[in-house]
Amino acid sequence: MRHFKIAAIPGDGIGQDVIAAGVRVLEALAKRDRSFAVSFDHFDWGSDRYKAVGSFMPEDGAAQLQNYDAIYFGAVGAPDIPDHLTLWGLRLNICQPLDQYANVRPTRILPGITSPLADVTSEDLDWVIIRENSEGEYAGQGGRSHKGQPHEMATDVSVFTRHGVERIMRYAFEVARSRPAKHCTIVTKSNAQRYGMVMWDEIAAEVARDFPDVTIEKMLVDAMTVRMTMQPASLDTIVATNLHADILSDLAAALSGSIGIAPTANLNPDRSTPSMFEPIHGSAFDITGKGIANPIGSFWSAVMMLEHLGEAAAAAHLMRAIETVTSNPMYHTADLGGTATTEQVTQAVIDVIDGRNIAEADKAGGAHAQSGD
Ligand code: GGG
Repeated sequence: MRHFKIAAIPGDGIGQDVIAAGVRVLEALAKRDRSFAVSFDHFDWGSDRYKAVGSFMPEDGAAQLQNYDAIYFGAVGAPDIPDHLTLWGLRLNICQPLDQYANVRPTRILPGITSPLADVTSEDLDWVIIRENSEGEYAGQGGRSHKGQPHEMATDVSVFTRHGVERIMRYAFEVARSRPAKHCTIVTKSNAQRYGMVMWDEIAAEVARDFPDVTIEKMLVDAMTVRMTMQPASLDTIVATNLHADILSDLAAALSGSIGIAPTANLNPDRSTPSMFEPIHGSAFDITGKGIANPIGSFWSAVMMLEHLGEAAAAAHLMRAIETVTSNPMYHTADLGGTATTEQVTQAVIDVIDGRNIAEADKAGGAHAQSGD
């Protein structure tokens, strides 16, 4: 039996709640399936550490993570720390040194969940967004000078390299090839950005020649927002730059029902470093400490982690349990219009994993009744 060592980094806000929930679910799954074993080391990296010692994670943090099979991450962001410090201090400080260059964001309307788009069903909206995760607008190039003076200036320079663009296109087309539609939309803005984005388009066309079985199309990012809302069924695999995909994937999550259910994988496809799995949502300090965060995004991220680790059967088992629970509106948290707590959703997923009938438990006024928590 394979034993996976996972680094758990809950980070800030509701990251604490949803990672604790995900750890319980993964432990329950390992106990039930007996096909793999899992153990967790917990890291207190995040904004509280920054306030205490001046850094979000230790200087050798990325090197420490090399000792793990995968990283299970919550969220980063605090109301009293500027967002650029939290993002660069923790999330990007892990993704970039570990070269997790492919950020994979599947979007589907799960059973029991309704899209805000009229008449759009789960058949119409089934996408995978591939976010370039190592360079582009997040390359970290730029600067600020003459602070406070009339001629103060600031730059953020997008960096596109042939190496970076080629590998993300290849990765995206492989994903597209593995899906029934074999269709990939390349998001661009090469009308306005006439260097980096033009090279992005050119390299996409070059790499596409190696994928004659995949239908490729190009779409400007502004037009893409319209396409996603008006013709969702016409899309399948989508590849976009770091910033464009960040924005489009929030839209995608909202169109599929809630950002609370959306998962993501920060992959190092070469497997030379551990990959990192996290819900798309941030720390959500408006609901921190209330026990009402939706843990489904972190559970679905755990599915992606198991798939990456080669545990396809366990991943499928967890996904079925998630879908059984989302099918029942009694287990919808506030973001989905319900009243369930994080604890109730978590316990329901564990019950389904263990083969218990949650509908029966509810009728009996058992573990899941609102009053029980
Ligand atoms: N779990 C995702 C998370 O914590 N995201 C924080 C954030 O600010 N993300 C922005 C970005 O990655 O561009």
